[in-house]
Amino acid sequence: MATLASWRFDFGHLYGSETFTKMKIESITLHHISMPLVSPFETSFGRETDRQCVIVEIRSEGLTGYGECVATRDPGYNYETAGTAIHILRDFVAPLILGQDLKDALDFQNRVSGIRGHQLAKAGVEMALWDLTGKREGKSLKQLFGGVRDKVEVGVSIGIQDSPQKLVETATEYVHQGYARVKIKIKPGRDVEDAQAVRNAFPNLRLQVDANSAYSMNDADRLKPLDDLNLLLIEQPLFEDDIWDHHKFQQKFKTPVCLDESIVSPRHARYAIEMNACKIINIKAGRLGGLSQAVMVHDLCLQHNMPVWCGGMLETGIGRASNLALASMPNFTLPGDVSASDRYYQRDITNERFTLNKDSTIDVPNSPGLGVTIDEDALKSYTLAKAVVN
Ligand code: OSB
Ligand code: MG
Repeated sequence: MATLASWRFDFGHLYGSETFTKMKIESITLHHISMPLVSPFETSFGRETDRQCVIVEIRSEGLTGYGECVATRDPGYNYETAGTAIHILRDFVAPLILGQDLKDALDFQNRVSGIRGHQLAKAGVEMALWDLTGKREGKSLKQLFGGVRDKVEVGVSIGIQDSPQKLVETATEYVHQGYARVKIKIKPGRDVEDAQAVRNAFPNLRLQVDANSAYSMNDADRLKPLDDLNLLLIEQPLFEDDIWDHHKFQQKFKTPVCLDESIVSPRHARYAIEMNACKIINIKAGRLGGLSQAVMVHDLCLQHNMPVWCGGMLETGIGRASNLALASMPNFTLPGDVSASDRYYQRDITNERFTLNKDSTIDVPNSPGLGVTIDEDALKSYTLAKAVVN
């Protein structure tokens, strides 16, 4: 297990010993929101036209921190939903931290360790705590994490389209917009042919596929033609709890297997590394239960020469800012699923919008905390329900 540079999680260190104060948590507001997507997003587990999530707003000593819990309407990506997240946060997490003096992210993780699972819920709160810490200390998340890049390489994740021809058209639009890496979603019946169509249209494109756990080992032989398409990686072909079967799958393929859903904690990253279940890991702070856990997986993979990249969950500007800060860390050597704001939403809930640079990168925010401000009117207009716990 990686030992971590302790300063990363020691908020006290950031204040300096003279000014050390713990963060007193005064209130937690949960905004359950639904935002219309610019275009529907279809994966092997379903189709979304509006994206739901839970925005976590935490007040502490005159400052407000924001976090994004990426659980959505349906339990398709994993078992959590926006509804279960609100239940867990309001009824179990909030009572453990309200009115308390929190020391750092690991202090938070220790306090909520009796709550099993519910990583997406916990991660939303941890993000808000990092935002608060950064604002208080006048440091960006990139600085707090020891990020080394001012801009990060990104790609676009394209949902399943009506036909392979339509997929090629959609991919063409994104390539023309400047995305130098494309990921396509696959599912049984829409896999080899779709990937071949994009590969034929773009022989040199950095291309990868994501199955979101849609297959079992019985499908491996049928998927074998994917191995001839010069893909960067095949993401999460098998079930979430099939780390060992991913080892068997990887044995059959020369294309690197990348795990997403399977890696729900730093321990799972270690299992995957020890079992040779994959050659690449997709890091999502939400799935791992918090940014601190994401940094741990980053460090562990760095130690084992396993490249990582930053996954996405169709985030609002809040989660996007967090992803960019994370992806500025040294071992994020493959392009992330962090696209420009206009790929997702006409109007975001942050005043800041993220745009694609000509070199297929997006700039990492450098203002204190997440480095974004909230468009209160937009947030209000997207709100389905709001709960204040204090
Ligand atoms: O598996 O990476 C995934 C979106 C929702 C749920 C799961 C995934 C995704 C994406 C989108 O691929 C990535 C993005 O935010 O652009
Ligand atoms: Mg994925």
